[in-house]
Amino acid sequence: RRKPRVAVVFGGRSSEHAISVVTAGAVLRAIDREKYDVLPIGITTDGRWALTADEPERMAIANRELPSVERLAESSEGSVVLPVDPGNREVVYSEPGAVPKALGDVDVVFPMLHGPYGEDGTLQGLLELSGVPYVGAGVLASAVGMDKEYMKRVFVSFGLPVGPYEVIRPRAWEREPAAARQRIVEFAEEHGWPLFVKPARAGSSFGISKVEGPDDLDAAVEEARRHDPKVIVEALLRGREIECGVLEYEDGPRASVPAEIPPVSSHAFYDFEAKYIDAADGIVPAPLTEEQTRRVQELAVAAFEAASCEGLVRADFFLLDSGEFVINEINTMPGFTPISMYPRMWQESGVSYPELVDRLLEAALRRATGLR
Ligand code: G1L
Repeated sequence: RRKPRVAVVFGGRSSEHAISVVTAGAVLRAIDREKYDVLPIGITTDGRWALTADEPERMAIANRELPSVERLAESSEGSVVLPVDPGNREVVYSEPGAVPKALGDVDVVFPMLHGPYGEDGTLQGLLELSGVPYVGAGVLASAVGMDKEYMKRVFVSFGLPVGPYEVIRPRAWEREPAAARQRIVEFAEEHGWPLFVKPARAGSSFGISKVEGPDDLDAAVEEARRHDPKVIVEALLRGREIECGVLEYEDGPRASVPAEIPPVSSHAFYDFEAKYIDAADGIVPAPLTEEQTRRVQELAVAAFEAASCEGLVRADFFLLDSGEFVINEINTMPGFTPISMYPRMWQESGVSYPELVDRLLEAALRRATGLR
């Protein structure tokens, strides 16, 4: 084959299906067709894989309608059966949830699936088993990035500054709820109310509550447990929200100029819509001193290394009133439309969107498959 074949895998059984389609459309547009052959692989909301038409212009929001893999594939022309035979133009889907053998015939995968089975390391494990290189975090970094408890434990073990937190494990809440409640109340007495109660493993901001006092704790824990039986409780950190992008170059990871997310009043916190679709009124570059910029960039690269990330990561921080940075979380699959924060931070650093996509593909192709 002349050119490496890139499979862009998008859509999926997630509430963020449409965001994934829109983002994949932007990536498809940005991939250099002189350099790569492209295979757009859509997953329907009910889990069927289909080779869809290579028509990025149909993957945008048009007359207030969200795009979907179903609608893309419906148009017949260009949507074909899997296992992939690029010559076959017949519209057939795989069985729901089935793994297409077609993945064996691509040189690199650009995974663009949100949430469970997309960014938690399971799809990455499937790709490892298939022996296909892929863009972005491997199995371990993906799983670490998905679990707020282990993310903090990894950061702490690498000497990165993290905020105070407590974990409510499933058995603790089910067998000794009074003791768990007491432990959280004591935590609040030390660190102050409000607390944030969150599902420990979740791709988005669903199930998160701000808790102002002990009376609201149970409802918040129950709400978080609807998304994940493991719950994490965090203290409110007063300060500015600063983000930084990390991108893997030939000689190692480099940090972008940082951005600042202004405090929001309407949405309680920076919700997933703001994160993935909007330019999110982020300020790029963040108004920081040179020393602060250097420090947050150093921490962002250290977070990339601590979690053994690959390709890219977005690291999110609080800049406390004391002047210290605290790492809040990393995102191995950040919002990735051209107006999302991660691409904007790199744009401001002199790396265009197509160059970003190319660097990610190059980084993936440099890596041999197998143990990471
Ligand atoms: F592959 C990358 F580069 F690692 C990558 C993949 C997916 C970066 C960012 C994303 N983001 C998305 O797919 C999404 C924000 C549309 C959903 Cl997680």
